[in-house]
Formats: sequence, C-alpha cells, structure tokens
Amino acid sequence: MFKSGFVTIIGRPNVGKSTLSNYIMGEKLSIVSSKPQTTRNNIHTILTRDDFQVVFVDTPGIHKPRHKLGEFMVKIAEESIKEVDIILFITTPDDEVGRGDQYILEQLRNVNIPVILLINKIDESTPENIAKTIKNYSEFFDFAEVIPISARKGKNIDILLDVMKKYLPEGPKYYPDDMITDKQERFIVMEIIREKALRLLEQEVPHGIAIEILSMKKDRKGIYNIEANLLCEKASHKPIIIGKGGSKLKKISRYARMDIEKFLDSKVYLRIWVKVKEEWRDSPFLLKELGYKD
Ligand SMILES: Nc1nc2c(ncn2[C@@H]2O[C@H](COP(=O)(O)OP(=O)(O)OP(=O)(O)O)[C@@H](O)[C@H]2O)c(=O)[nH]1
Ligand SMILES: [Mg+2]
Repeated sequence: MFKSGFVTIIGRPNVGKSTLSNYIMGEKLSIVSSKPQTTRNNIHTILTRDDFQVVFVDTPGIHKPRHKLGEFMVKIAEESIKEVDIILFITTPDDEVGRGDQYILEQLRNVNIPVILLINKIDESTPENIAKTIKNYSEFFDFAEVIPISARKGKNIDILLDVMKKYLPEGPKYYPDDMITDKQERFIVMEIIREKALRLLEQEVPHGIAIEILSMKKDRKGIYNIEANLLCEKASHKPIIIGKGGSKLKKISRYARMDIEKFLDSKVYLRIWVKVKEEWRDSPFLLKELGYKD
C-alpha cells in the first residue's frame, strides 16, 4: 500500500524548522541562520521513498508581527495547518510552555489532525530537562506522539520518519520521483544571498533586507551570470551593508556565490547592488513585488 500526504513543520522562530526540513531532504533547500524570522515563505519539499511520499511544508516562525511582512509570514504559517495530514510542532527544551508556544498550541486544539511534538536541540540539553519539557507540554496539549530530536545532528530523525509514516493516509504519488521542491532555482538563489546577508550583518539591518534577482542567465560556456539587488529599509543601513571599501558586500557576494555554485553545480558570476527602499516591509505593493504574497 502506497502512502502519501502533506506534513507541516510549525513553531516559534529559531527552533530549527528549516534545519529539520534540510536534514530530512539531505539537501539544503531552506536557509538557516541563528537569527529569528529567517524563513519568510512556505517552502514545500518532497521526500519520495519506495512506499511513501511526503510533502513537507517549512513555514516561517509564528510570532507577534510588527509590520506587514510579519503579518504575511504568520498568516501563511498558520494557514498551512489547514491543508495537511500531520502537524509537526517543534519546540526546544524549556522549563515551561512559553507564551509563544501556548498561542500556537491554542490554535491547534480544535483541528482534527495528529500533532507530533518534536523537542529539538537535545544535543544542547540534559535528560532531566528534556523529561521536564515532555511532561509540561504533554500536560498542556494532547499530542499524538512526542519525539526528542536534534535536527542539526540528525538524532532520532529515522524514528520521526517511521512514526510519521504510521499516520500518513493511503494515497497516490503526487509528484515525480526526481522533484524535490516546488520552488524555482531563482527563489533558492535569492534565499542563498539573503542567508549570507542575515549571517554577516547585525542588529536590525538583516531583517530589513530583501533580494531581487534582476537576471539569471547561463552563457555559452555554461557559466551563470546573476545580477541582484539587495534592498534595505533605511539609507543609514546602506554603508553598513557595503562596509569599509566594499568589504562587507564582497564577503556576502563571495559566500553566496560559493553556495550558489554548489546548488547549481556550475560556475557563477554574481553581482549585487545595494538599494534603499524605505519601509518596504510595510508596503503592500513592494511586498507583492518581492514575492511575499499568497
Ligand atoms: N544545537 C542545535 N542547534 C540547532 C538545531 N537545529 C537547529 N539549530 C540551530 O538553530 C538556529 C535556527 O535554526 P533554523 O532552522 O533557521 O530555525 P527555524 O525554526 O527555521 O527559524 P525561522 O525560520 O526563523 O522560524 C540555527 O542556528 C541552527 O543551526 C539542533 O538540533 N541543535
Ligand atoms: Mg526557518
């Protein structure tokens, strides 16, 4: 019997949703950073095995939004629970069920879908703390299963896949074997550049960044020529992003190029221009232009 279905990965920002999605896929399709609110779109990835196919939805972390971009992110994350067969709710070891998690779990109370609790980052915790977390969360919500994992180290992910398979309904193969995501190459290239900016910049600067791919063409020698705008929110951010003598921007470009070459399996020329678009995170028009739309 072939099984298939949709599985959403939800939780607060920074708990490791994208790291888990990447580990399961064995490929980096979602960007990861130590800063919260890294993921901004729902990213579908497709895992196909002999006897099942799962479409995972990596979602933006659910948080209290402070601008229209945040509202968009939370909305699409919350909507993901309506269209799936299994919900993977991720959290990290903690003394109590925090407000953020309480808010998310309240919304899951009335859905008729199995919710699996994943306690991530156990590599940084103790057995006592993990046990306490399991107890507190299980008292707060009726989970179908509880699995402590480390997405970074790949711990207990095999168990997670086995458990998940149990809850998958019988169904067809929705996508061809070789399809691993619904996202275009262009989207992933844009995200790789944004990831490097997120990692190399500090404070509020990286959260106000968006990437616009202006062109992406393969020339006759098989080299990709990519041109992109790096948008920032404030004029004062521009010199920070460019850095002394252009050093910061060069670093962002260099790291991005290396990852894009790996992803496209090809040599890449990458040019990035920094542009200011005042308060784009609150402009419905710009949000739509940059791909943050339903
Ligand atoms: N120690 C440890 N760190 C982890 C683990 N999983 C993820 N991380 C780290 O946690 C940080 C956040 O990881 P992400 O995968 O970007 O988290 P996310 O939930 O997708 O975050 P948003 O997209 O912002 O909602 C990164 O620095 C990861 O390397 C883990 O199992 N153990
Ligand atoms: Mg993420």
